Amino acid sequence: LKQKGATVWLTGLSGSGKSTVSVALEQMMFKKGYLVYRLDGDNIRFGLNSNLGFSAADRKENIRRISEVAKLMGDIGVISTSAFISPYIADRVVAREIHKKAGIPFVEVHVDVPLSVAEQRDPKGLYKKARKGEIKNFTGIDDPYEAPIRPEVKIDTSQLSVNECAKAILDYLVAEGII
Ligand code: GGZ
Repeated sequence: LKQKGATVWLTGLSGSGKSTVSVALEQMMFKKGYLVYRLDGDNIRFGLNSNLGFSAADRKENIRRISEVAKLMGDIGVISTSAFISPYIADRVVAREIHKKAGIPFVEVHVDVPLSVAEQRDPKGLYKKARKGEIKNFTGIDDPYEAPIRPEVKIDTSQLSVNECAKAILDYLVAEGII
């Protein structure tokens, strides 16, 4: 492989656009010839982490396992994107530490949209259910989201297009010599 491993870690509310932006970023990098792998709820929460729910302890374990997987991918030179709410600062610190120890660049991206925007999008109707109390511990409604204090990149999918957001991440990776 003519590339070094790295992890792009997208954090943000449900409906903030994490997965959508990571798909666009994956396509951009793929076109440039990079080997990229996308981690998101669809391939992690239904497989490796199918025994985990949304308690604080389960979210922590979710993030820890994902971090270890991303690290392994980084070890073999793959660039991974990881799109999980990852609402707790402490859990993201663990993710960063796992990468630091392994010498793999870790780029934290805050996909920062107002809760009102995410709630209005509500692609799966989950916010509506959470407001009605049909889902408990829903991030942003009755469960916390701890925003990053100094993320490497911050994007707002309600201000810029998906491609512009993905490009901002790509530009950062290039500027920092990560790719
Ligand atoms: C938050 C929940 C919850 C609760 C189910 N809170 O929009 P989605 O559907 O596709 O994204 C959300 C996803 C969050 O999983 P993560 O693995 O990213 O979460 S974490 O990083 O906090 O472990 C949402 C759905 O799962 N979902 N219940 N209570 N999101």
